[in-house]
Amino acid sequence: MTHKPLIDTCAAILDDAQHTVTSTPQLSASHEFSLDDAYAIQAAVLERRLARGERRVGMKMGFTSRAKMVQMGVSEMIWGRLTDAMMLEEGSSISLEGFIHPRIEPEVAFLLKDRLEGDVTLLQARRAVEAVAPALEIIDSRYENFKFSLEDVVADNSSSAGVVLGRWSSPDTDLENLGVVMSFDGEPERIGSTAAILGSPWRSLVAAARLSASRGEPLEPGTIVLAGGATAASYLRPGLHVRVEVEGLGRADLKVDG
Ligand code: OOG
Ligand code: MG
Repeated sequence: MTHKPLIDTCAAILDDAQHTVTSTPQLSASHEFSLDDAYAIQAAVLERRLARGERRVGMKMGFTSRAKMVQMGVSEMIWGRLTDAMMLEEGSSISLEGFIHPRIEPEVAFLLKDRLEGDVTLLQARRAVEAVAPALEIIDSRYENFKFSLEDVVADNSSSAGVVLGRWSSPDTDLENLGVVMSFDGEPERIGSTAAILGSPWRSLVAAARLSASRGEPLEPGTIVLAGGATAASYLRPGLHVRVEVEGLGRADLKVDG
């Protein structure tokens, strides 16, 4: 049974928090809801954004690396929905005004050319990919102090807030164990490997196909999928120049207004 009033109330709280750039207490402190409800709340938040003219462009995976699980104290894979309003121009300078307490993390992105639905093999996942790119993800929990339970973060669209994509490369590029460096003002801030993402980012895409289909939203051609942070995330601050470099894949840059 779904609890429509609960879903709508929670979606309104989270959507308003994002809008008004004001953090909110964890929903789980005052509302009882299941993981299923949490995904329904996430879908309802998305409906509100789509009603305002945003367009769905993709899906992001979360907690696919140990570093992320440990940092946030959540040990189950999650996913979220990406819209065009979250896409930031590579190399551009952004204002932090619309964010509550943004953090940034290094990622790998996939662009699908074919539909990917349900239980697929690694080979099927590879064949459905048009291109791969290095990426930066800005996460901005709508919860106070960036603290949440599994259900809380799922309801909050898995903290989705911004995405920067580097140049697309052929999916034949080896992705299994590439060095990943996220630097702040030219100094390494987080260092890792794509192997930290479930052993290989391809596994994250396989999981994305399964999880999205289980909610009746199979991955369609043209969809962008973020594989999940390869390292823990770091807080953004004014004036910062952030760069992600993924060995053999290239880089992506983002600047923050001073
Ligand atoms: C939740 C989002 C997790 C990732 O890449 O693991 C995530 C959070 O850390 O706030 O995006
Ligand atoms: Mg992420």
